[in-house]
Amino acid sequence: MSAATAPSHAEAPINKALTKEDKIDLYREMVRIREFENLSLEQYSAGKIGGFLHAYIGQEAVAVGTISLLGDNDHVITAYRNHGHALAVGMSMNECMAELLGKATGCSKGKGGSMHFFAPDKNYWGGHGIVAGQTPLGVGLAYGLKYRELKGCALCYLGDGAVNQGAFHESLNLAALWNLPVIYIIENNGYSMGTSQKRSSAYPGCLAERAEGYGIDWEAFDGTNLYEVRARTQVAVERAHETCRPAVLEIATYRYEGHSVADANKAVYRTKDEIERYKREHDPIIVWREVLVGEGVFTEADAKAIDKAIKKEAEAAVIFAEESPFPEPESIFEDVYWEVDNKTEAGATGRHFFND
Ligand SMILES: Cc1ncc(C[n+]2csc(CCOP(=O)(O)OP(=O)(O)O)c2C)c(N)n1
Ligand SMILES: [Mg+2]
Repeated sequence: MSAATAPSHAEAPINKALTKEDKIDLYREMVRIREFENLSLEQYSAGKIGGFLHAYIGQEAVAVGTISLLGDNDHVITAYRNHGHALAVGMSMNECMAELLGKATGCSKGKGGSMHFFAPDKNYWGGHGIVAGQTPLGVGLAYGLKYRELKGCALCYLGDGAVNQGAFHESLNLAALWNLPVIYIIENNGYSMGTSQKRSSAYPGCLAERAEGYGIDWEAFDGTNLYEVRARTQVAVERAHETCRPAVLEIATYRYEGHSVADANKAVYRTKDEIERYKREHDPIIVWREVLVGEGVFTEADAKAIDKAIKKEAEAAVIFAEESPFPEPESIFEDVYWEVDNKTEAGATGRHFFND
């Protein structure tokens, strides 16, 4: 049975509530990520991008499905494989592509690069290069929500390799101890750099099960079909909103590209057959397109027209980025400390915490 026809979560209230236009928008969002990433890789090969670049291709249903559930008081934070989440929260291709090319019009003014997309106005807190470094920050976002008595949650994404970092376990401890509305989403793509999950992690049945040691609710499920991702994530989001309870969700997914653009061993640690099988049986975009065609939401021809329009949007973003200026050299001193930029007394004296 293919993921498109498997007993579906289409009947879940959160999915029943989707209009035809909503469903097409979800398709559009996934294709936007795929196309943006394809062009990013091209720009990298052309030597226009410095540093690293970690493509999200293959994992689109996770970011799009989970973020589609969020409201005004919900927040998002993730690791370095962050382009998909950025587009899913509503950032433009222009500001993202410009950031990749190090331009002043980029979302981080060209000073963050691929791993550091940020949009505080969209409750999007990056983009972090230190493996699991975002997990204590996820606790902080959730703490802030509870402290201000806001009904919201923080979705904090991490990889299957990041679960072994101490910071993640310290975060789980505090999330459970203080009952904070943080939802950890382990995007399990099977590998951390060139190391498979089986070679790097000790676990009984799955990685999320470790949450049990902290008394935290957990779930493990497949990340191919948007209906499933939305229905099963919604349970945790609603619970966090109502009771602040944290959760750990492990979502099975797959990355088609190497760990990053600099993955010299990408053909060595996994077989071509494995990659081809995922593309054939688990591609989230193909599966969603089949679902929508099956439901009569749109036709194959409609889907192709959407694909074409998105290709144009991505190409225009490359032109925008190329034509944008690089940041002025002096701007390297800006955006380091908020206090300095805003000329506060603490910024002038350099004494932020200790006055004596
Ligand atoms: C603390 C720390 N250790 C090591 C690295 C190098 N590193 C970067 S990504 C990565 C693998 C992480 O894999 P995973 O958590 O599964 O995420 P994925 O890349 O699959 O999305 C490693 C070891 C790092 N950035 N930070
Ligand atoms: Mg991984």
